[in-house]
Amino acid sequence: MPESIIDLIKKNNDYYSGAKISAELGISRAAVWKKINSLREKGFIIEAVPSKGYRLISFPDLSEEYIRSAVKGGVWKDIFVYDRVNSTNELAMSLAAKDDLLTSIVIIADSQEKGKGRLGRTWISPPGRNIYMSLAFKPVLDTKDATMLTLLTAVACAHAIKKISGLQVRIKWPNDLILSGKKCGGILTEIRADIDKVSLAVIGIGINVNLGKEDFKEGIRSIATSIKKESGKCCSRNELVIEILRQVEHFYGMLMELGKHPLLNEWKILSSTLGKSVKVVIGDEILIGLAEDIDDNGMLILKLDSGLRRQISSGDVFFLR
Ligand code: BTX
Repeated sequence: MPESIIDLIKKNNDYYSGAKISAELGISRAAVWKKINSLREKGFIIEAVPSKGYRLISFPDLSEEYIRSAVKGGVWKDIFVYDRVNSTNELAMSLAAKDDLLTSIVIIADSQEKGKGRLGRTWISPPGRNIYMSLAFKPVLDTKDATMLTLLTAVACAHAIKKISGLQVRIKWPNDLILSGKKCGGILTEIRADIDKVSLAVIGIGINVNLGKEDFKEGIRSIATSIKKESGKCCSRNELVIEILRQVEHFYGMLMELGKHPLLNEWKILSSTLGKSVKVVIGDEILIGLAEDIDDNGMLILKLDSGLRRQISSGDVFFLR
């Protein structure tokens, strides 16, 4: 059952008559006209030809209506796209807490004033080019397994980027999405939890999509990249968001049904970290060794030069050679 005008006209390259839209959606012709105008105000270009009907010519690169229409029927119920927010994670956390969240909320923004990285760092979030998105939901998860949310999201993003752009992302433990050795995205998972169970998760995803060479700020120019920079082509933010939402749903389902191991295996296949000599910085502590494996809770197992092994729950990894 179509739920919106977008569902109808986006499928059809030809004209869709006002009468047909009105009959299929069960609304008056006047209501159809009003909805068409409201879509036009949001940047949709819709041609109207008397006696033929409406035809979708183009639509915004990041559109709430378009994304909603593509993922309806799945787990993502409330999807909101904003022009500018402080941080999608903060907004998602406050909305989810306030509304006593029943299903899920997806907050997407075109830009962020105070995009957050881990440990109080900043995520540079210019407008018009990238994806800044937070998924808030109540996972069925033990608190000790919360890291799985970051790992599953990294796997989901890697699959989505591959499908939409053809590029093969690697994952640097714990949360970096890497193309050609540089960071094209990051994941920030924040949870509310008691000693046993996670009660709320907000997974923040930042991806550099259509940043050109000249768009990278001085501070991150040498360490950051984008899908466009690597593929030479612009990529639809709508399609990438839609694919990420589908992939997160798929891998979360996999975690729930089959447990952690299939997901950990997927992560290991995509890892750029395992088997490498690395320096790990954990606050003031610096450890050097071989990134041997990740354990069942997603912790990095580092084999130190002394032969001892350390399990690491969070830190920054740098490759040594
Ligand atoms: P992180 O702490 O691993 O990475 C932050 C570091 O990455 C920064 O200190 C800087 O060196 C570098 N960096 C900053 N901006 C960019 C960028 N655009 N591209 C590449 N490198 C960059 C990673 O934290 C987690 C980032 C999550 C961002 C999302 S966006 C949606 C959601 N809302 C929010 O406030 N944060 C998350």
